[in-house]
Amino acid sequence: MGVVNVTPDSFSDGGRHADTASAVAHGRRLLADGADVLDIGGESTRPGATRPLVREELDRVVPVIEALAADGVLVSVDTMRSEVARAAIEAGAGIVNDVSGGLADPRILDVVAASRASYVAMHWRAHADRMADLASYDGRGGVVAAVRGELAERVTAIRAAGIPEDRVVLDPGLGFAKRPDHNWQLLQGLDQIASLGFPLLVGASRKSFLGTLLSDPDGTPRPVDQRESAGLALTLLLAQQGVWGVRVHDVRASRDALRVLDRMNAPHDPRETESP
Ligand code: PMM
Repeated sequence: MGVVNVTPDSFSDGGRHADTASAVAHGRRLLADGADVLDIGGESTRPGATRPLVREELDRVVPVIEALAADGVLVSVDTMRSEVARAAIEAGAGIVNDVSGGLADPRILDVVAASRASYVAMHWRAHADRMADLASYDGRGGVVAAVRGELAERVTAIRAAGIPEDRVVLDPGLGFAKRPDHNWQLLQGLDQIASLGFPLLVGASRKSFLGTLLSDPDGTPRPVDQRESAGLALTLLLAQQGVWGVRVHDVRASRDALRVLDRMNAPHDPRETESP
């Protein structure tokens, strides 16, 4: 899943594709690089971000979705709002990627249920201005048990809204109300999240826990644009675990790494010729 943030302020690529034409061009580039899905978002979820108006979010994402869906691409809309999800589906989106798992605007579940779109429910506790305060997981089983339990509650709401289970994907929500160690514990315990019985999407690309891991000896975190190799390493490890998807910014490098993995798992091919 390639990321197209149509925002002035996303932490990873804010402002780079803020107008329709450059966002569409970026989406087409990710497609040429081998993306299976393009995830179009108009709201930054970086810690402390202020929310756009509904109108602003619609104006950012709808024209981009229309253009990319018309190319025949599977488009996902990254939104927490039912109004935006509805307009995005009408514009051709096939997936609603809701980082709040239906908590920010529960009507989004009814919108998805009334459509043929798939639904990604991410683990989330609060909007960006409050999430750092909620990054505590002191109960039995720590962060993995808490995220599993809270996602299970979302699944109950998703079922009650009438979304068919074969259209649901879950996401542990790395970086959302999580400190670095929480993210690593979730990655280590992903099989426990998978045991809920749904495909998993994981978004680790460029996130700050990778910057922390790769900090200089003096403690300076690795800048956002220099975390790609660490993200790639995770993409490979997650693919080996059989996750449904990885949400990434550098599609070309991710695709290359996955081709290596596929080739490693492929049978011997005596007809394969060497290129110089
Ligand atoms: N992360 C971001 C935005 N949307 N959606 C899902 N399903 N999972 C994620 O981890 C996720 C997301 C924030 O990252 P960005 O600023 O690079 O888009």
